[in-house]
Amino acid sequence: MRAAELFVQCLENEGVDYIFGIPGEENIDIMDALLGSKIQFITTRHEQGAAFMADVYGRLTGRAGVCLTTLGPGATNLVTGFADANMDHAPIVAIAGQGATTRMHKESHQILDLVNLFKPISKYSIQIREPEIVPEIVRKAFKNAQAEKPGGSFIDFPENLARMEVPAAGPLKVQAPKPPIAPEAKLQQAAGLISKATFPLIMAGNGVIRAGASEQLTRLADSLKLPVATTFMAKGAIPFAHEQCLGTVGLQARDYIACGFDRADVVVCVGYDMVEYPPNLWHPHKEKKIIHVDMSPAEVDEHYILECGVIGDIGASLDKLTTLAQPHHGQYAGSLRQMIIEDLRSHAESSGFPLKPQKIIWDLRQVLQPEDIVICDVGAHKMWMARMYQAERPNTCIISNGFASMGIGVPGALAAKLVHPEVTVVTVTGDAGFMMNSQEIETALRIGTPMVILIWTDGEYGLIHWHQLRHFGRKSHIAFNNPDFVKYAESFGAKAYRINQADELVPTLKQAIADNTVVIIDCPVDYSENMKFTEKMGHLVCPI
Ligand SMILES: Cc1ncc(C[n+]2csc(CCOP(=O)(O)OP(=O)(O)O)c2C)c(N)n1
Ligand SMILES: [Mg+2]
Repeated sequence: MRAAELFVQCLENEGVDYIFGIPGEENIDIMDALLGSKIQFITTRHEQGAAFMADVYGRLTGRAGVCLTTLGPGATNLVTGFADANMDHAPIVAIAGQGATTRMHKESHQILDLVNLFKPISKYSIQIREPEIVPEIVRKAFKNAQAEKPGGSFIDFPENLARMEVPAAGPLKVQAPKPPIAPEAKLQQAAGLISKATFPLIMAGNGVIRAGASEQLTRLADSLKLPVATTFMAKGAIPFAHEQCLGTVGLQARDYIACGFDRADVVVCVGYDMVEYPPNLWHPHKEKKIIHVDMSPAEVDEHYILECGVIGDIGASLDKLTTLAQPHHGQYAGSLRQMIIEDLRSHAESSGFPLKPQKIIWDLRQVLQPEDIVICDVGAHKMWMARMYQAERPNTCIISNGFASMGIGVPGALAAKLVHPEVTVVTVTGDAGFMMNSQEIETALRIGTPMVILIWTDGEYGLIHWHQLRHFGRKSHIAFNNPDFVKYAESFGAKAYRINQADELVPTLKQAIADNTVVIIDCPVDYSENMKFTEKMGHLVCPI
């Protein structure tokens, strides 16, 4: 057997069902070995698209998404999507072909030190140097990528090694560590702090969703009457409809939910990744008692000094706290929740054109079912979606908020549809982020993954415009021209619609879903709302 064949066997053994990527000269042995495999290879149109597909696949399944490229430029094209997965704690395994070990020591066509290139953006980066270590390397790459906190593994596979014969050997047994249970004394201490708090608040992060602990979180909030705010990446960790849900936190600007943080004396951070919402933003005066409930010890930050760390299986810790802590009366957050709900509704009937961000989100929510999935790209639209889109279930509103790279929307939607073919998948994207990976429309049409691509069109890098206005009161180099999105979509064989007035959006979304193919909706957006929001929040009077 050739090492490439053993490698593919090892991937099968890890349960890999898809590999996203582009064939190249130096990975032809793997490509050939895949012909006899049950793994489906999804040929993409850019390696960045492949990496984002693996990223969202990993995020939705908890199993590493896999992408494959050639050496040099193929591998460097992977970097952004791979780094996005790594920083968002989505498990991903990237494999690059490499030049032969006989030419690696000298200047040679397309050769680059890929292991070192991927080191700072991965948990594990390695070159295969002997064919018989393939099983150990593959096992270690998946184990590292999938273990909490998940992230990236990179494997560099020199072409001459891929071609070598290996003695009969098989893949290694797949094992995953079982998280330990948090110590009783820590649980008791945390429960005491929660019981004695005057204004306790839970901040749930993506770790809750990764641990599959959404039900336990909701039960805890329900039984103890504790209000819960979720980070962008934890949307749906508690249903928005739940009376203790205070929506989403993470804007740099103030928002209603900031009132909850201002008042809180005890903040229980569950599965919280600091990268999403740095502690200095919600804890500037360092006066609060912080309880850290997670699978791993807290990151060091001067604004995140713990009163109590509860390290262990998150679901089990939450269940324990539910039984150990005293319930609260649960009223103080009611007025805040009311204010947040009124804000969501405030533009439901808006007839303005271009459409207000709030109106687009309201209409989208009316059309989608609770289990349908929205993937956000990155920009002003993401900020609006994060604060206003109501998610009722975990992993139904996917936002990248660690590395936060533009361009995830279209490839991410393709991966989401592969994982959940039974639900509608919509990508909400800016006109700039859309163009960064719009080539993957062809991939989606070819492999048959329907999606609705809702483009918020403003002809600008809208989020940057917003920042510039906040800081300097004027804009600098943020405008561009768009192609005709309808003709562009049609040239791929996709369907497309343009919104010309506010009341067209709901029927168009319904039609686009019914079309059951790749559909683009070009929806002009009124971003004058951005600064109106900033000004309104500058004068925010807290209801609690
Ligand atoms: C790959 C990448 N490049 C640049 C940025 C910085 N950035 C963040 S949002 C943004 C503008 C996004 O514009 P668009 O996609 O049109 O969305 P809008 O803000 O207009 O809603 C930029 C340039 C980024 N996050 N990722
Ligand atoms: Mg834009």
